Amino acid sequence: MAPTLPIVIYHYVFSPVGKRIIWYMTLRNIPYTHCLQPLALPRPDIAQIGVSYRRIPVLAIGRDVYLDSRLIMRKLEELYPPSAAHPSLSGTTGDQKAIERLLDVLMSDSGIFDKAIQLLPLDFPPLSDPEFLKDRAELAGIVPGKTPPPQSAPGPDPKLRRPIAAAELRDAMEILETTLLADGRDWVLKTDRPMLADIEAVWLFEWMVSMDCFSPELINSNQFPKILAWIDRLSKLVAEKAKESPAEEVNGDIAAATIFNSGYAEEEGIVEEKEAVVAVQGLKKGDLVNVYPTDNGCLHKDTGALVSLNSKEVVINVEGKNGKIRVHAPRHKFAIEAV
Ligand SMILES: N[C@@H](CCC(=O)N[C@@H](CS)C(=O)NCC(=O)O)C(=O)O
Repeated sequence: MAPTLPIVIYHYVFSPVGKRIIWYMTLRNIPYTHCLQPLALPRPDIAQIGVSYRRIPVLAIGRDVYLDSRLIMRKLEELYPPSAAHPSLSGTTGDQKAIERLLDVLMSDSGIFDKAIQLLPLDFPPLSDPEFLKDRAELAGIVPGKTPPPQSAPGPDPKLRRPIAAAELRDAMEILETTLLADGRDWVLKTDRPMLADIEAVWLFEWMVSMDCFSPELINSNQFPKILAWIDRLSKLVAEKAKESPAEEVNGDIAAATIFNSGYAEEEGIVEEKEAVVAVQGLKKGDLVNVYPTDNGCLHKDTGALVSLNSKEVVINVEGKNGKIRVHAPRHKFAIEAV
């Protein structure tokens, strides 16, 4: 049975990773409210629920707060099992599930999101805003006067960054155009409707198209006709579906009240002693730990009492101004350190 607890997603409209989750919830009829955030820090709405993590999206189901879209997706899959109200989007065969997972790895872990960001046009307005640039330097872990200046790594001339990034993106798009979509199918798994595999594959490319500022040389219908037609099909379908039950937008105070007036979505788990990160630090339930991402946004550590830890996630109890929440982070690309 799906929980009846309210879902709040913190995101901003230009966040492709946020859209990954929004599209999934839309296609599965999972009701949510959204609390829109600014493009850069500060984000007092998120701070007021007691979360220090700085990336977007963050999703709360009742008082359980989930960081990182991959964990969010996995939790929505677990907590909202297929039903008539929430039709499944997951592949059913082993091969389909493998494709879903591999597309997630390709889009999230291959670094092509960063490459796409490097390819934003130089006249893209935020790139000439010193405050925005300072914020994104902080995301990369650079704070003047606080962190040591980054070592200049040996590498290609900076003017080659864009052509190198473009080649990486082209490679990823070629995978879709020349393999999964090559036979003219409508959806990645050759199903009669879009599935999770489509969502896992589409979010970054859809963002590039919808931003309408990337060079047409990067993504155009001569080079990638099947990808562009598929993005168009999927975005129209999601837009139609979203109109059926539009999500309500709430402000930070209402979002916080919604969370703190709810119960927990999940039972407390255990701290698995055999996990190396537990054994090495001698961690026990209740110990105070810091949890933070290791790839970027690393300066934002969430501190709380350890609730559970297994091979997939760590959960801590965090005391917000208005009460307690449980913060869940994935193990992938996150550190857990005793305080
Ligand atoms: N691995 C993270 C990546 C999230 C991510 O990079 N989100 C971008 C927005 S799309 C972000 O947070 N950028 C910095 C910021 O907005 O503070 C996830 O899957 O959730």
